[in-house]
This record gives sequence, C-alpha cells and structure tokens, in this order.
Amino acid sequence: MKSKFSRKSFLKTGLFSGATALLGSLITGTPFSRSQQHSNDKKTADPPNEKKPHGGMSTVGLVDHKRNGFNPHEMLTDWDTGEVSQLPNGQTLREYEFVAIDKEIEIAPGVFFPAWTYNGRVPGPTIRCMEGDRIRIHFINAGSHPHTIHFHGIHSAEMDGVPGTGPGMIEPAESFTYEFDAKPFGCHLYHCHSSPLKRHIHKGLYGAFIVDPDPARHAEHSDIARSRLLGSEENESWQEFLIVMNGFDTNFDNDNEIYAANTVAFAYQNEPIRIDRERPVRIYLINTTEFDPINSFHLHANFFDFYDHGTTLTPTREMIDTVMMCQAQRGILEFTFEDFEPGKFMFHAHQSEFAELGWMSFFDLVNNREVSV
Ligand SMILES: [Cu+2]
Repeated sequence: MKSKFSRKSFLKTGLFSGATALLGSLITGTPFSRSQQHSNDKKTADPPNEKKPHGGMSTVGLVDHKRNGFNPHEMLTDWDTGEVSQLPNGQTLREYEFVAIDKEIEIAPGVFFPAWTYNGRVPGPTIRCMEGDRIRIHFINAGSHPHTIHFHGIHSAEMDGVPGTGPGMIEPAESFTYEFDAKPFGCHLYHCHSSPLKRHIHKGLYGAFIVDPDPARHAEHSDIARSRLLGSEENESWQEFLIVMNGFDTNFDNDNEIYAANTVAFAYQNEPIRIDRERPVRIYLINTTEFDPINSFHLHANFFDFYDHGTTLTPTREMIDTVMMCQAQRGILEFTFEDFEPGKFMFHAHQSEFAELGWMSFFDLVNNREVSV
C-alpha cells in the first residue's frame, strides 16, 4: 500500500544522502561549470576528428561514466534478476527496490542533463525474469516531482501506475509496492506515467522489462524458448544485448539535441561492441525517444530477423536490415556474422540527423569465443 517511507530506511540505502547531494549541486552549481569543462579538457586525448570513424562524426573527449554511476557498455548485459525467493505456491518471486532520484548525468562529453532517474541511472535497471514469475517492486519517490512506474505487460488496474486508478501518482517522499505476474513473454518496458507525460519519460524515467518465455509452456518451440531463457545452456551460446534508443532535449525547446543508444552519445562508436563472429547475436531493442515520433535501427552489411514486441517465438519479419519504431515500440533482433571476416560493422538510426547527433555505433567482429563485453 501507499505509505510514507521512513528517512531511516533511506539512509540505510545511502541513496537519500546521494540524492540530496545531487539536488544540492543542481541548486548551487551550474551544469556547465568551469571545473567540469576543465576536467573534460584534460581528457581530450582523442585523435583529431578527421581520423575518427565515419569522417569525424563524433564527439571530442569522453564522458565520465564513473561520475554518471553507470556505463553504457555494462548496460548492454546487466540483467537484473532481482532478489529471488519462492512463494508458498512454488512461484518464483523477484523483488526490486526502485528509487526515483533527481540526478544530473553527462550524456555527451561536457553536456550535462538534469535527469530524473530510477536508481540513479538512465535507462533504469533492466528487469529480467521468466514468464509467470511474481514481480514485486518497492518504489520510493525521492525525487522532486510526483512519479509512478507503469509497466507494459498484463496486470490489474490497481497496478497500472497511472493517475486516476490504484494509488495514482506517488508524491515525493511517498512509496508504493507494485506487484503482478510477469506476462506475456517478450521485450517490454516500464516508464513513469505522470503528466506531462513526454517530459516525465524524456527526463529518464524508463527502462527495460524483459520476460523470458517458460519453455514448459511452449512445447512446440521449447528449444527456441530455452535459447531465450537466461541461465539455460541454450541461452549461453547467444550474445545478448539491451539497446534502448533515447534522446535528450538539453535546452527544453521540445526537440532533442542529443540522440543515443543507452543514453551516452556515440558510446558504441567510440568504443565498439566486441562480438564473437561464431556466436549468434540477439538484441532487445526498445524505443523510448520522446519529441520525435519515430526512431529506427539499421544494421550494416547484414540482415536480421525481427520479433515484434518479442511476444512470438518465430520471427514476425524475416531478412530485414532496418526496423522503424514508434515511441514505446520494441522487439527482438536476431542475426549472425558467422560467415563474415572480422572487422567493424556499423549500426545506427537511419534518420541521418539522429545518427549525426549521437545514435551511431559499431560492432567489432572478432575471432574469439571468449569475447566478453
Ligand atoms: Cu515522472
């Protein structure tokens, strides 16, 4: 039930002091303070732009992932399976704690964005579970505005996380526990549903909610289901990545100035994602871009199969190299580079403007079964 959380429980997590400190820095400091600019200058050891891939279309300098407290490379695979226990009926229970925190993040070198976050990161934690698991999310609003968590999936009205039903908006310093069974299987998302909606989402309150199929429920495609089930032997042969396509309106003109895959502009161009050419690739792709009605994903030199919303075990589209997505659309991409020579292969938004403003990436194809992200 909706309740006031105690400051003591907050201090235990250490998040309250962090949030307060960050809030303080937002009030007292300017996002583009001289010291931050200076510290970035020190890191501009990159080659001149003309030596960079794609004709200098990139940023100069590096984002301080440590300061952000999250790294786009780790986000590719940091599935959060929650705190696991069993309910009396034998059902798996996965518990999470989500805290809404106002936090300034660096989205491109020297470009700071006053984000609203779940647990201090954008996107928020990647929930990964199996179809039929019970999901329990203890939500604490330590932010400065009313927020919710709205899950895409099947659940009761009470748990929908929208104003006007159930607990509605969770006010600052309030908490609520969302609980439901994870279904249907697929590649889903969650996001804040407070109004104005596009502002609350675009500020950073979103994340992935991946529900793996339960092989026992899909006898006709149980091998495929097992290949998607995290922890199964079949799943281990796959290289799986989460990519959330997002954008940032840095000057509040209702238009995005920075675009990215997993928040940091050009993160996977400056440091390509290494993949083993012998193992198939599966991408959980989600579009959370606000202000622009669509975003897209284009893979160079290859084609992929696509599973719309991830809710089927056979492809809904085969042999495509570009997929277009409206806001909140998502899907699973599967492809292999098995017959390719090692090398760098681009992937990016096929809206050229988005690519030039940050949503441009590379896979680095290597001969190495031990490759890790
Ligand atoms: Cu919100």
